[in-house]
Amino acid sequence: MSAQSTTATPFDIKQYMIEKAAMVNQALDSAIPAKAFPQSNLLHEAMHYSLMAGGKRIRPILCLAACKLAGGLEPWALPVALATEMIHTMSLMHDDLPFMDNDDLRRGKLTCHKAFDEPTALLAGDALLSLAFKTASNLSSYPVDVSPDRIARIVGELARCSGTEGVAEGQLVDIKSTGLSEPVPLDKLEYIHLHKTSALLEAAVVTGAIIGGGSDEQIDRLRGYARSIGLLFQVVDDILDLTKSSEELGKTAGKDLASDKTTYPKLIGLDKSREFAEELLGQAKEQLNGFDSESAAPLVYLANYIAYRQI
Ligand code: GRG
Repeated sequence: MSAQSTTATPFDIKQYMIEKAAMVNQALDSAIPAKAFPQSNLLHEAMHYSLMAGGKRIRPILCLAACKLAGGLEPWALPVALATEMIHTMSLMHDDLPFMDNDDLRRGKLTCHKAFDEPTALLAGDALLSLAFKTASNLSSYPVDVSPDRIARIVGELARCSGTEGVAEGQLVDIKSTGLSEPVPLDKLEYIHLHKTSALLEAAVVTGAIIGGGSDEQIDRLRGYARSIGLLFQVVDDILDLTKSSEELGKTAGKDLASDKTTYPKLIGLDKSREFAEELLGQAKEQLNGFDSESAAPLVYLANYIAYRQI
């Protein structure tokens, strides 16, 4: 795939992401009081450890960008942007636990249950989910331009994307589909990714747009954009898994083909997976037609970033 943009204005996505991630990191860092409960500070320490262990901050950045595109000011969406990263991080903490993906490393550091222990990681993840809802629903952290009605809507979106209609459902179906003798069919693979990965990206974009005061039509378009980039994220992940591990092994069949997880390259082949990724990128950008192209530039380039990333 060649990295092309649909806008004429040059836009430095790397610099943009560095700046926004720095703002998000600072706000996340102060969202967890270091010494709030001296008797049980362990919970805060573990939450803080995982939240600040790195990460690209794609979800909060998407949220801020969507808020601005929908007519708001970026800082309006900061509370809900932080909430999306908290939900994302807690899902990673739980995913890393021995009874799920059983990973020792995350974001280049020890996973939470390795740095602390399993009960601490489980409960710190739970507490981070609660903190996400507390942060997003705190009326006093939004300006008066953002009505309580919009805040109620974004809390609903966050709840929807986390539970049976989103991440938790996607994760369970994924777990139950792994290690079977037959590969997962394409429609089920898409179902898993739309729930496990797209749902939270969708919530990030849609909540940003709601806070920014977007119209129903704009919100629908941005929802479509987010669903496409969510699936794109996963298809590219599958391609990278295969090509990176092939490079490392110096042969064509890498980790992906050997693992018991169904991936796009496994089901439809590498070339068709690349074509599908290109198609999804096109669909995502199409949803942005009709918005002012300069204002839409961050979302266009974020889609490009997801499509052409190397990690
Ligand atoms: C949310 C209620 C609730 C439960 C969580 C454990 C679980 C249920 C879900 C796991 C979901 C999971 C691991 C999804 C993968 C998401 C994904 C694409 C991760 C990688 O995202 P990046 O690249 O990571 O944005 P960084 O580290 O940059 O943040």
